[in-house]
Amino acid sequence: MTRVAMVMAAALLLLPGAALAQDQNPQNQTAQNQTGQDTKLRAKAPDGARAYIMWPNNGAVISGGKLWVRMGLQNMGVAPAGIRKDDTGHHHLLVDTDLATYDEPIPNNKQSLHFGGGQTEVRLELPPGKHTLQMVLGDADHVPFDPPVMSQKITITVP
Ligand SMILES: [Cu+2]
Repeated sequence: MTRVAMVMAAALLLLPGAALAQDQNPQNQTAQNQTGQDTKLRAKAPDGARAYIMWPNNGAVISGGKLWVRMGLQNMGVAPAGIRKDDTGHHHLLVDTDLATYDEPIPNNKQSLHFGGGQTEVRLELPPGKHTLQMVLGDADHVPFDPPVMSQKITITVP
């Protein structure tokens, strides 16, 4: 990745996603609240929508544990978080974890990464051991689609 691209990605990360969300179609506002309850119906994924990890390959051995993960998407588009446009979403990467539910926003923590700026690649540093990676596309509110647009879960090893 070039330095320019990295700077752009960093700038996108600073987008006020929450503020954007509030300016868009109010009918899409969810009933999310502080208790985590969410009554939103999940957005429909178009036919043929597919998320896939372009790199690394399943079973890859990553010396040193530093890698770029490259995320691919077919038959849908990538849009920053908070942007409401049909058949678009943003990537999430689950590292050594699974989603507990598809009916709520994807958690935001060290194992559940959001790419709300529309990024399609990420640099990871993983400790020695076996690790799983799985991508999940989320809508403007970080909720998975129906059916979920998610990659195969791959396993990689850091010696
Ligand atoms: Cu998200």
